[in-house]
Amino acid sequence: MKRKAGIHKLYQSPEQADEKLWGRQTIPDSRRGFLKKASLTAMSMAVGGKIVFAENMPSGLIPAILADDELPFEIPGKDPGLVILNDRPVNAETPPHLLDDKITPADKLFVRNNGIPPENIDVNNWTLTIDGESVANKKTYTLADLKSRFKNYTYQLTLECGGNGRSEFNPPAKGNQWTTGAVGCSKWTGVRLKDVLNDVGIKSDAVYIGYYGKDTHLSGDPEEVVISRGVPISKAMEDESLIAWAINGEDIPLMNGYPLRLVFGGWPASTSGKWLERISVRNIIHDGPKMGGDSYRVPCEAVPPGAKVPDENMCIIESMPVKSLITYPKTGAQISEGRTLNIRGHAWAGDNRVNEMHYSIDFGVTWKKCQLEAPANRLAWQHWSAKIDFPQKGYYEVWAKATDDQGRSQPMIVPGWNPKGYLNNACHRIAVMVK
Ligand SMILES: Nc1nc2c(c(=O)[nH]1)N[C@H]1C(S)=C(S)[C@@H](COP(=O)(O)O)O[C@H]1N2
Ligand SMILES: [Mo]
Repeated sequence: MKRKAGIHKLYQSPEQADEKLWGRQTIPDSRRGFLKKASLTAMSMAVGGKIVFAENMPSGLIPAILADDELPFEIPGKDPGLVILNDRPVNAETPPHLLDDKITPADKLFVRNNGIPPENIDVNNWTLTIDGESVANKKTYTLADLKSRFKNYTYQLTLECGGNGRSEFNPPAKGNQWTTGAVGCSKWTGVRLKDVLNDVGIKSDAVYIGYYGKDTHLSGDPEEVVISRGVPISKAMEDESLIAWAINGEDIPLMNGYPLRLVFGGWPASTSGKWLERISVRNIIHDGPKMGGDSYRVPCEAVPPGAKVPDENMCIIESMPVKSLITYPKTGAQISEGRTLNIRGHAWAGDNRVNEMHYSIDFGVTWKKCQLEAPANRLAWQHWSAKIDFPQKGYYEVWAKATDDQGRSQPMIVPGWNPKGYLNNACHRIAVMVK
């Protein structure tokens, strides 16, 4: 697993590293203490051979060979090819070539944590409470209640962090420097949020729902809420808005919200609350942490880069913009002169559908049409492919551009600057060398 700066420091104290990275009990004992003497076998594997004088090694010593850039670092349940952006809280994105599957495998779905995931989860006693001003009587369900009392549904849903692409903004925006990999489209199974809300009974003044999860704040204060966002009641009542307990037919990985989460396809993934334990039905726009200020809000009208935007001119992000990824080949691909290159990827457009997909090999002067498939269901990404012939040897860039059913296309360069660097839907491009 690749990582960026920041993690090495933790290994100065392996016990602390374990604790910081995983929380006290979130990984089985057998996988803890990677650098303790007890896990000599693991260490030998990591250094690439038997450590001859291992019995002399001080406990907690970091083998010198590991003390450089490519430290092994594992997120339980995640593909080692994910790129770590931050270790506390854990944030990791997926390189485009690892998103090539039509249905994103659970181990390849990005991780965006704002706090520390819960520990010692007891699924048999996990409950979900629906409360708030706009319910007459609050109601609590066990996981078993949810599974048995409501019809189960499965949808493939696109989840993309609102800050995906942030790294390209100038002036730069603070926060995780996501490139292209905070997106995925897996198959989620659960119950419809609307079925549960109807079972509780919501009042006519309901305008919004807000979630609460069981993760804890980095401050360590158990009372401090990490993040509590939500969606307008209209989005909550859509068929595809799920309270989910499974991804691709299996338990959700701990880092992605085990054992229960919300999934709102097409909206900033920050609305899809993980480790879900409470939903509040509100008679006002939900006002939980990260609903106001610059969080998940952008200037309602375009502003010059770096501008200070008054609070009343900031609007909450709803449906995400049209976007696409080239998932094959990997950037830097080489091909012999005269050969045809097959390229492919996915495209998505928030609540909308993608209508057309184009590619360019001449920096956007001309565009050719790609084959585009229909989505598996509403709010799922769509697969596209094309065959490219290159006119002569040399360096090329392949650019991909999606257009939605409203006629809106991806820009070639980073669009509207905003304080927190959201909604960068600029064209994805890869390098190709024809030899
Ligand atoms: N409880 C809780 N829910 C959360 C978060 C969080 O930190 N805590 N992060 C949100 C954000 S900002 C994103 S982008 C998605 C990421 O989901 P994933 O980690 O499963 O990819 O979860 C959202 N739900
Ligand atoms: Mo996010």
